[in-house]
Amino acid sequence: MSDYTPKPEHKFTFGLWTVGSRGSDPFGSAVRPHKSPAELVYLLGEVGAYGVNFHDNDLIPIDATPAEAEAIKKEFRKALADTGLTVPMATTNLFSDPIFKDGAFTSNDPKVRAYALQKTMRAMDLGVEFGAKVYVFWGGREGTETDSSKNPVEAIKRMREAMNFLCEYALDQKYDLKFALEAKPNEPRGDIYNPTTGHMLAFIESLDHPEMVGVNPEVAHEHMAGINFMHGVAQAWEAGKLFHIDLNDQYPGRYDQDLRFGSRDIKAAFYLVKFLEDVGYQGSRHFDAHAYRTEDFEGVKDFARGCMRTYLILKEKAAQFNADPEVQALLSEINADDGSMSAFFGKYSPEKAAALKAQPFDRVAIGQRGLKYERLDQLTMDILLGVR
Ligand code: GLT
Ligand code: MN
Ligand code: MN
Repeated sequence: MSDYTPKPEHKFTFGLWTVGSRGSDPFGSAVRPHKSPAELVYLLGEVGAYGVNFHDNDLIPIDATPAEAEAIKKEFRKALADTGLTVPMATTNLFSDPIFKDGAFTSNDPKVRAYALQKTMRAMDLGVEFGAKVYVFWGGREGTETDSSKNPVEAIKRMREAMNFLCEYALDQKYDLKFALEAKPNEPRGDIYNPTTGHMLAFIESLDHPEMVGVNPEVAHEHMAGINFMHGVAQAWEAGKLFHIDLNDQYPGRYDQDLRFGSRDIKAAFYLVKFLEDVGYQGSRHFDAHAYRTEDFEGVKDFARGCMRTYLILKEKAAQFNADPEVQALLSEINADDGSMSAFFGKYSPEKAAALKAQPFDRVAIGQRGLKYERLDQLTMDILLGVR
């Protein structure tokens, strides 16, 4: 039995809004009392997290006076020093206040768009003050219920203009900050623009400073859309754009559940952890999830510990998979290459094209070969179920 104790090098982080979630939902009010940001930092310290992330208003309420803000920051700073927790990421709440009911950067109202920029610049200042190096943008209300209301092309243009403005602001302030855009297909809006990580990756390339901007994919959001999360993460990684990640779990076709990491689809979580560990992803493993509404704060700690423990168990399973001789033998067989086709790959040339057009293939024989993926998948299951 291995040691599944979280350590700083695992880079496990939680948002203030995750362990601080009071469990309210559209059908019921809060079931847990309010805890201050400093109290939540101590809770995270107790369970062994490495870092804490926040929205501007998780830390400083939107109507706080400057004196109140200073007092909160002082207490929060002390809690960070006492626990050794860091603040790797910060973000802006551009969705709770009624002013954002029709979006922030994509709102039809120029006053809302301008206020959203102002609020974000101030929130960036706050994040940087606490050492954040990644700045997340989740456009939860950047969408519509009725497409009679907004022009989607105009909305994308407005989003681009806002991102360009804020990149320049970060450069102007000499902030060491990268932006990570987080997609979600729907909820709280009927539909949200740039609904998947893939859409975000395409959008980023249209910005003035694409090198500053990457993605923050979230398990639940891609599963809501019914797509393979790990594939999206891999595409982001291959593009050099995996700046952050939101880990949780989700049943497809349901409301945004934000379940404890790995609690719904162990196999998908396994492939994800294996991917992150195999490629050497160095960023935060941020658990953007919350405890069941049935829990008190002891249950919240169980939830937080569970997220990290499952990650570490799956990390161990990934190492076992990589070291398993039978698995590796199958993988070598599947990926065998006798070099006979090498001359046809790589950069195009007219000679190559002509040679390839003349090459005979035994299509039927190649098509008849069994690939042994059933065997490989069952070995994976045996590893995951602990019988191997
Ligand atoms: C909100 C949302 C998350 C985002 C957070 C950052 S807030 O909880 O559901 O997916 O990552 O804005
Ligand atoms: Mn998220
Ligand atoms: Mn979510």
